Amino acid sequence: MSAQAAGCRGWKMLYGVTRPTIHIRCVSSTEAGSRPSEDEQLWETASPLPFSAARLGSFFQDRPVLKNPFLEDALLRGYLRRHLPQEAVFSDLLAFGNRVSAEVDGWGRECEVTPPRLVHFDPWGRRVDHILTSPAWKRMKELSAQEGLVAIAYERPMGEWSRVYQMCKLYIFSPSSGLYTCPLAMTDGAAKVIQSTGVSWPVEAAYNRLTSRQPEHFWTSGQWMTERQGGSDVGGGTATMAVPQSDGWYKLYGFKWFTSATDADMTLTLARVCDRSGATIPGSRGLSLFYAEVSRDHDGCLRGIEVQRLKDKLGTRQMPTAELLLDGLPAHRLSEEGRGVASIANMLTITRIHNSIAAAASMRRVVQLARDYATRRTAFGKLLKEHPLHMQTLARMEVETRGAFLLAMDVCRLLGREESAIASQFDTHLLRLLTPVVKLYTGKQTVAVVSEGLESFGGQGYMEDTGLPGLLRDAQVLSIWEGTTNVLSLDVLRCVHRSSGMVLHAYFTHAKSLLAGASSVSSLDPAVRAVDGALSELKGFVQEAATKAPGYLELAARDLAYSLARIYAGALLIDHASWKGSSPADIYAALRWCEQDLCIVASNKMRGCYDGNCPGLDSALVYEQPTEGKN
Ligand code: UCC
Repeated sequence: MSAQAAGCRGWKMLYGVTRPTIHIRCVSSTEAGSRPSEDEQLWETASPLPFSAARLGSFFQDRPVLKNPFLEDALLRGYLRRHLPQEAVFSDLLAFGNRVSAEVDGWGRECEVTPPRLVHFDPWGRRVDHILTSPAWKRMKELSAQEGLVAIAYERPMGEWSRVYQMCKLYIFSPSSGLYTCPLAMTDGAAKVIQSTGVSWPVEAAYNRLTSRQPEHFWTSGQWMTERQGGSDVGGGTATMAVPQSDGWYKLYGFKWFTSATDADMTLTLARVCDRSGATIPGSRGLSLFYAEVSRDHDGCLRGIEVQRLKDKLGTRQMPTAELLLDGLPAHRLSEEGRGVASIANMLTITRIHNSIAAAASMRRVVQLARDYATRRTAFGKLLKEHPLHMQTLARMEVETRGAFLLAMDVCRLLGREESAIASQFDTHLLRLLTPVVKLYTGKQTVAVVSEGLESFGGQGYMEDTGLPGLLRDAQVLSIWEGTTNVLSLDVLRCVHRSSGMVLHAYFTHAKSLLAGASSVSSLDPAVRAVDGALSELKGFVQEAATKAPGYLELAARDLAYSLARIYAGALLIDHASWKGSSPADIYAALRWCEQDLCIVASNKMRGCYDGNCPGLDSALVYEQPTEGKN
């Protein structure tokens, strides 16, 4: 009797069934490439033979499937049904959603696995600095033009709701875009700056290209702000000099440390105009805004630019980010001298809103994939979706995602009103305050939600070739670029101060008005009470803080910004849930959101977190030295 047959009989005796023995013994008894023995042939014809022919086993987990992200998103569709119930918008988003899931998502993956390369020299030694990008990255550019991903905002087919329409498209596109939303954000920002400074020669042609729907005509723009000294303190960190030329143009000399989507056709950048002696004005007051084209001379060399190297980044690897030496880059001054920061602020507003959309979209994408996966994955005898604890986790992610979506969309709504010249001063104040608040809050939350989302796939969420880790790596940048959480928290203080508190007045008034519709929906009462109470706490905090030294508010800035975001999102969720077309899930989401500490700044004030001794204690904690003599 062969060893296999003996093993099989033992198996039968143990379990009383006629299943064959495991194949590993068959494998070890047969050398690779040799003919199977008669016994083995017998086993192989018996079915099933786990781990036999393929030696991989017969179980394969179904992957999560990306379905049409528009059709799958109940809140997005509900929001549009309420505010923009246009057939043209629905059919466009439906078709675009199909395109994203069927085609574009694959391109995004291709961008990830085929990152850009820098070729410094041509075969004959000439310095060319070519940034080579994948075919998929180029297709993203064509698609962006065809779909009007920038153009919609400037054509304004939906009047004041055009920004919402545009951003809904970007929201569907973003997680599949291979980070092409980054150049689009800057392109949109550049078009906005040109529009605000005047669409005339020599930037009129550029404006037409940035807002074009024709792929062969469409341009993208860069936004080169960050130098070696840093990207937050722009006034202190910008050393690039602009040397006036006799024809009215300038030549720029400097070093830009982070330039994203560096394959752009043009850029906006900051520099200091120098006088005949080479002197410049320090600080923000010395900065002016410039327009420059990225072009090549007849030898194929970049005009006035050397690409030093591409950055080796945690995420956003699909997109080239480079260090650039500006060595006589021809540039046109767009702003008045010394008005660079104020002029580029329009671009920052736009890119920060794009950032918020990208953050909400990443959350939405990971929730969509996780909930699909929960219908395919079995553990402990049932599907993941049948495990209440798993569903609770996904529901919490869903609540965060809904809050982020409504926050981001509300900023788009306000931007649309401003651009359609129907914004009240009240709307303008609200837009100024909410732009940094929403950017910083969604940028932070997306990292937490996407990380939680990866965990819901178990070990597979940690595997690069599933495409899932890239979501987390790409989410991490959203709290960093376009102003870190702390820099934006300080921006909130700055706009409160500069408006003499008017931005807060607009905030309190509008948040309160959002609660009005809920009076007829009694199930929302706990949420309304929570938001109402948090608004009172916040008001009390602000009034008290105004009587303290400036350092007090600075220490509270981050918590203040978080409170503004959480309370406002709570009010938006309540408002949406009070709408007659809302669903029970909308009500549940509002209730759950409002259970958290909405006014964290008041809670931390009670704990003494901003007291005068705290900065010293914080420092002592961070820099505590090991005590000598103790083990
Ligand atoms: O470039 C980067 C990466 C590119 C990739 C982007 C892709 C995004 C894609 C997203 C989707 C996927 S990263 C670079 C990031 N750097 C920043 O974001 C800068 C962060 N730092 C700040 O925001 C600071 O607050 C500064 C630089 C604005 C502070 O500078 P100053 O000089 O101290 O500013 P001031 O004095 O407060 O303001 C100067 C003027 C004032 O106008 P006037 O003089 O008329 O009163 C301000 O009101 O600028 C105006 N201003 C603003 N206006 C300042 N900030 C703003 C604002 N946020 N909104 C409107």
